[in-house]
Amino acid sequence: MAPAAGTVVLRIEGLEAAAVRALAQAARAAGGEAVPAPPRRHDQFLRAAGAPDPGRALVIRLPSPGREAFLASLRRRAPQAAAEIDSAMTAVERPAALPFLPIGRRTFLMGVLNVTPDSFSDGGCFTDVKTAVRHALRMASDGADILDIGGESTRPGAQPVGLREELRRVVPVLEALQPALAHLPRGGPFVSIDTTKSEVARRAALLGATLVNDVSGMTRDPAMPAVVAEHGVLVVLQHTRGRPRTMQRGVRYRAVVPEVAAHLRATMAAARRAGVPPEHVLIDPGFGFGKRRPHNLALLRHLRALRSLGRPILVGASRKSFLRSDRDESPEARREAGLAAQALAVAGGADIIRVHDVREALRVARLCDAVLRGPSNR
Ligand code: HH2
Repeated sequence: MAPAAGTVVLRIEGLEAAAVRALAQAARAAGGEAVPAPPRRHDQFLRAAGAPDPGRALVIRLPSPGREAFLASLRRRAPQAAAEIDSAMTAVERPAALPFLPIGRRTFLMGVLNVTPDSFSDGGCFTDVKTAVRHALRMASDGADILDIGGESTRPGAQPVGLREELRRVVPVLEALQPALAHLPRGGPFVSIDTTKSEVARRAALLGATLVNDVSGMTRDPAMPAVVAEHGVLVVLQHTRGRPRTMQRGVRYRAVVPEVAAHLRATMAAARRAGVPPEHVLIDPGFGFGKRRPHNLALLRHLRALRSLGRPILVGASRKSFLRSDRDESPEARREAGLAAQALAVAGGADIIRVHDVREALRVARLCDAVLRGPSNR
């Protein structure tokens, strides 16, 4: 049944028995109720993927005016939990601020430019500098807000690339892009570097990159946070497990959505400790990174839960294999399903979508924004 207007509904998972009692008492004190969370449809996917019981979960329903009384009562019993729930509830409601992009006003597009021989969908297409720049300018005129330049494939099974080779691939493209983009209105799209190597990030920042897209969430190169902090660039912290070569082996989650959220929370805290300003951070659940199809579907279905982390959400689902149903394996099917996934992601709270097909994604984003974000987008 849909919640009554003016009702706040919270689902909280992975609780200890004492926390269940404290939350239930606080909910009752505020005129609401707390009941054990009913099983969800996607739980069957999680079980099929080998996930054990996700632990105690509660659904709390509060009358809107009871929110403050709930938090005040919880503060007395469990102050830390009260602070976390308060900031999560606030974060879900408000778009997180990000320098340079007015997050929340519309959906932003990140166009993919892989200068690699082996990327899963466009490997070898843009390895020559001229072709790469031409494609970048095409994506800019198609409506990309950000161009994401990558010199190492992260597809499952990809072989790692050494520093020297990655620099050889991306530096000439970054050098050529600077003057090419300068001619565009307002300097054209921002440039992002898709790398896990701090030296590549440093060189890219010196060549005008505004954003470092680190699929390891800055866990692979210990020098990465310092480079990001020193150059004042934005950083995408993506969830992954293991390295591309092995990340799809033996994948298991207890409950993928809370585990990904907890991991992102920990990488955000590590970034903050290393001196990266929290307002420079974006988060990404990492579709296809150490996840099977059911995990990707569960993350897409529950993307909104990640809004409680309070940072803009980037989603990269474009052309990925989890989009494929068993019945249709054609590349067109993946593209079409990818557009649907983008619409679902925007509806689930994504702020930026990472795409190969910018023109098509712009149409999807415009329609979603017109429906979801109100009159200024119509
Ligand atoms: N996916 C890929 C690469 N980088 N970065 C973020 N933040 N999110 C993603 O989902 C993501 C990413 C993989 O896609 P692609 O770049 O097309 O392939 P490859 O890694 O084979 O170059």
